[in-house]
Amino acid sequence: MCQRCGSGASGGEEDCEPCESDLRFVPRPLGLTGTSVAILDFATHTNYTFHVEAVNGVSGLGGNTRPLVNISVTTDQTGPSLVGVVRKDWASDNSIALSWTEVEQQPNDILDYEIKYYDKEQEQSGYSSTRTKAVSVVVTGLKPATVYVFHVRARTAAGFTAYSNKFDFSTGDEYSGMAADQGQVLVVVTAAVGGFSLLVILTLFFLITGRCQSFIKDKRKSDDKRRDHFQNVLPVPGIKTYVDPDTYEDPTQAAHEFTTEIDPSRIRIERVIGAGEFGEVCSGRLRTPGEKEIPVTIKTLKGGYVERQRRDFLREACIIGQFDDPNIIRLEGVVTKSRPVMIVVEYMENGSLDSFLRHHDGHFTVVQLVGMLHGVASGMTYLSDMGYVHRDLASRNILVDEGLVCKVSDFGLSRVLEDHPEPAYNTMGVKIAIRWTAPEAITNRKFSSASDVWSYGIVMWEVMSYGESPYWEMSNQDDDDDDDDDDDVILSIEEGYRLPVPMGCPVVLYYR
Ligand code: ACK
Repeated sequence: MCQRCGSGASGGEEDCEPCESDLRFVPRPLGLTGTSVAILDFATHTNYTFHVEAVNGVSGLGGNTRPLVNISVTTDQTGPSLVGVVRKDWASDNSIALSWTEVEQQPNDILDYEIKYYDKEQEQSGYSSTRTKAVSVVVTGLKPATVYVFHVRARTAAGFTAYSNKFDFSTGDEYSGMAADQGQVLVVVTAAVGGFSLLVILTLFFLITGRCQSFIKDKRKSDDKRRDHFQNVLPVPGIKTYVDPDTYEDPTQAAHEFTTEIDPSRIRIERVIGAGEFGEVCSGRLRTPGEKEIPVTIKTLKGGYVERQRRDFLREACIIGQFDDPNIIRLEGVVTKSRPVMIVVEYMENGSLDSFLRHHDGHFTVVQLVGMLHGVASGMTYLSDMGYVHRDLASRNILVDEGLVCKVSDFGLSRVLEDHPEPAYNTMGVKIAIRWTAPEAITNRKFSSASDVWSYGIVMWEVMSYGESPYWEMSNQDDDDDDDDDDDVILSIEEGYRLPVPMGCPVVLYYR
């Protein structure tokens, strides 16, 4: 149980209110069987008191005093809510568009906003949240004719500020007709603009294939299709947010929460297909609970590891295990209770995108190449909607299946980079991929979905040039033998140099 108490001097009981619904408890606030819980989303400058109680079958039948242990914490950091009045701009039967004003003059250091919302009638069944960089948002996946409670808070470099007041807004009913329809179109457009240039790519796809006319004629049909696609990208209701597995003190608990333990007798390793950072990468078969055999890739943790390596290895599984998207590599499960420790993911027949393209130089149509890029954009949109920043997007980290579907993979790097004081240099033997990384991320470690978009631009260039190395043999500032600044990637980018249009790339895909 949680109580949030006023910071006033009186600090009496009367100042306190329950706060379970304002915080995120991982795995949950009640019914825990373990002896730890991670609590997130604190407001700043607030006193919280947590009451912890062990219960069994006869709890409540004995004396009057409940054996509670109390823990009080006061949060620090940035000031009160920066969000003033939240307005409803429009609503359809399953979406509501909101916008808000800041209380003070717009501070430059707001990174983004988090919008928390729940069905007013069913507060106890939990809440959803979504994020935006703008002072407006379209919340989708809502139930018709239902009142939702919304509150918004800002995130600055120092953390989250307090939430705004709560605002109640209702969705329309199923008969809202035109308004609802326009709402849906707006939802799609807003998502596409705010997302990962997905719609731009789709539009280019239609332009390239000369289908613009029929696209306009079939507007209604295609709106429906895009609506379907949109709903695939955003789980209903709202968007689940990513939880950093490092917020768990006990990595085993995180693995328990986000992954499924596989009995090793269900795994058959067939051959080694490569070397990973922690051990061999193998292909093989997994017998599913339905006794079907599916092809899988098995990443192993080599023997003689220290606890830190085991944690870093399993961290990737805890990240992938939170995702569920057709363009993100799917986790089948992990083996942690026996040796070797393994991570089992779906098998991607064509391996990584960079080597696949190099082996098939010139073999694909522009439409096929754009189709691959569309898949990557769609996967990255999903990740940014979840609040996850990849930090190492490059075609070597995209896998391709037999149907040319591209899936984002390699989720191991983000924390490693964050911990390191000198971003341009290597950590654990890995160099930051200077050529794929946005300038602000190289110089100020400002990794964000925007810096992932920069990397996406480099991936577009790689794909359209069939796996050519970006900036060819130009040097990195950190190369020891480098004393020719004219030929340096970072300096050249700072001076405005950009990769030139790849051979055969339609000009609609290349904008300077
Ligand atoms: O370029 P590749 O063929 O694709 O060689 C590397 C190698 O393992 C070491 O990482 C391949 N690989 C990694 N994950 C998968 C997967 N899920 N399916 C198929 N191949 C994979 C990667």
